[in-house]
Parts: sequence; structure tokens; C-alpha cells
Amino acid sequence: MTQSIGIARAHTNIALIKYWGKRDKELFLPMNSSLSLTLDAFYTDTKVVFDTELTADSFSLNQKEQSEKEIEKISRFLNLFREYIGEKRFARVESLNFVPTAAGLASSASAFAALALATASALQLDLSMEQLSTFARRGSGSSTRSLFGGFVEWEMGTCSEDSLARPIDPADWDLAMLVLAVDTSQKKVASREGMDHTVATSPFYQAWVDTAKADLAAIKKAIAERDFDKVGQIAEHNGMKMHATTLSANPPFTYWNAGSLLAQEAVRQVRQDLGVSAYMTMDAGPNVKVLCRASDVDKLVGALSQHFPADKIITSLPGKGASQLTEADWQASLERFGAGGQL
Ligand code: 2P0
Repeated sequence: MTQSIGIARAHTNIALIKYWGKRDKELFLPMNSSLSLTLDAFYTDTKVVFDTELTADSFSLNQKEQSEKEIEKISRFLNLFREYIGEKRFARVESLNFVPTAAGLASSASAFAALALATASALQLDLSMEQLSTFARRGSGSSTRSLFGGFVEWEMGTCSEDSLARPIDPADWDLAMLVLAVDTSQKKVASREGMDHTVATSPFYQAWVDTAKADLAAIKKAIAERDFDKVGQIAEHNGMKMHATTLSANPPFTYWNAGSLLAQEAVRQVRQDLGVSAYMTMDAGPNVKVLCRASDVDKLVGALSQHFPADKIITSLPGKGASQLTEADWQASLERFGAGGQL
């Protein structure tokens, strides 16, 4: 076959129990298991074409050809699949990120999950989603979890083959997430470097690993019982603990800025004023994400808008797992992107 095509969509995810630190940097094996919520509002569509006519891999993102450095990352990822089945052809990769630029969530999670599924589909690999997640993991740790929808656990595993994602719960019980987009510019400390530095230098790091295990067990129980407040409280505490490890790294650093603190304060104020449950989490950047009930979104957004710019509050419902797309779907994505659907 001269040409093999695969197209896929994957949504991004926000961790409620964070992945923060690798025990094997080459294989992307994490120090602790993590758990996330897949989001409906943010996703990546990717088309992969393996072709005997190609003389090198190429990669366009949002219809812009990417640098050698970016192509190299994609090639290394494609090599995992090529080596797995003895594939020799080069590939053309095209990706469209449907992530509101205002959200500051240009996520590697949806990107590598979509690329993994599109590649497996082009090469007609007979892999389960769990197995495919071990490939996605090698592109970016958080993408392991983006193969599935709802609440997803990434089990740390014992080796490359069993460090994989599993769906925990469809999250179809009145849940939503708000993104308070504090600052959407490029992050100063990439998460990869940030977590490595923290593992190497924070005296609090072992406490993070030890308590993350207990947090995971507790949140899984709370999810099974649909205990929203328990889920939110565990997530908020876990996220703050992750950020405490960066403050205690040497030299110290933080992903927060002054706007992050104001956004956090707004959430505390609003939940006190309204008496509505809403819980915060933050990742390797200054934006604040708020887990809340879908039925409380209007009330919360209305109240938060008194303290935070309304156009910087983005609402998402829980999202689905990664799926294959048809050529017609892809054409529709191109049109939507062209019409400003990326905003
Ligand atoms: C998470 N983050 O669990 C954590 C919380 C950020 C903070 O996964 O080196 O881009 O590619 O595996 O996946 C961001 O780290 O890092 C991340 P690599 P990744 O979502």
C-alpha cells in the first residue's frame, strides 16, 4: 500500500490528582498515579498520512508548517509505532487545535492522544485504548489520560507496558469546569523541566508522592459515591500540594502570578457569597480551573464576572474519549478552523 491515512480527535484533560515527576524520563514512567477529567470544550484533530512517496516526515499545526525541532519530536513519536510493526514509510502530520486561545490551554495532552490514535488507525494496529495510551504516554505524560472520556486514571504501573490509562467514571452527573484564563502567554518554566527540577531538589517531594497515593484512593471512592464536595476538596488540596513542591524546590519557582492569586480570591469570595460548591486546581501555568456542578455554572459565572473579566471565563462540560474521524469530518474541521473555530 503506498498511502495509509488515519484521522482522530482527542480532548484535553485537567488532572484532579496531578502527575508531577517521572521515575523514568526516557519511558515517561511517573512517580505517582494520577486522575483527570476530560474536557469537552478543548480538543485536537489530527490527520496522519504514511506515504511511500515521502522522503521525510513533515508536520503542520494550525495550518502552519513547523520547525525542524517540532518535526523531530513528531518523528521520534512516530518511530515508536514504526519500530513496533517494522513500518518504513515517512508521514505527513496535520493538526488543528480547537483550544480557545484565551484559555491558555494549548495542551500537549490532546495533541499526542490524537496523534497516537490517528497513527494507530493509519497503520491499522490492533491495539486496545489502554495499550494505545502507553504509546501516547511517550509523547507527553498527560496525554496518556486523553484517550478516554470522563474521569480517567493513569496507573503508574511497574513498567512501560502497564503504565496506562483506564476510564473510571463517565462523569455524567452534573459536572463542569470553568477556566479562569489569567494569562495565556507561553509558560516560563516548561512542565517537563519544572517537574524534573522539583523531583531533584524539593525536600517536600517525597511527601508529595506519599500523599498523592492516599489522595487517589480517596478521590476514587468519592467519585464512586458521587460525592461532589469530597471530590472537589481532595482535588483542591492535591493541586495546592503540587504547587507547594515548586515553592520548596531549590532554587524555588512558581507557576502562579499575581493574577492567579486574584482569581483564587474571586473563587473563594464567590463560593462564600453564593454558598455554592466550587473547587480550584492549577497546572503548570497561571490559569485557575474551577470544578463545579453544571447546574451552578450560570450562577457562578455571573458572580465571578464581578471579580474577573467575563470574556476570560471559559466553561466546559466533561468530554468524551478519543475517536476516529472520517475524511468528511476532517474537511468540516478545516472549514471550522478557517472560520475561526479555534477561538
Ligand atoms: C497533570 N501536568 O497531571 C500535570 C499537572 C501539569 C501539572 O501533566 O514531560 O506536559 O510531557 O510528560 O504531560 C504537564 O506535564 O509533561 C502535566 P511531560 P506534561 O496534568
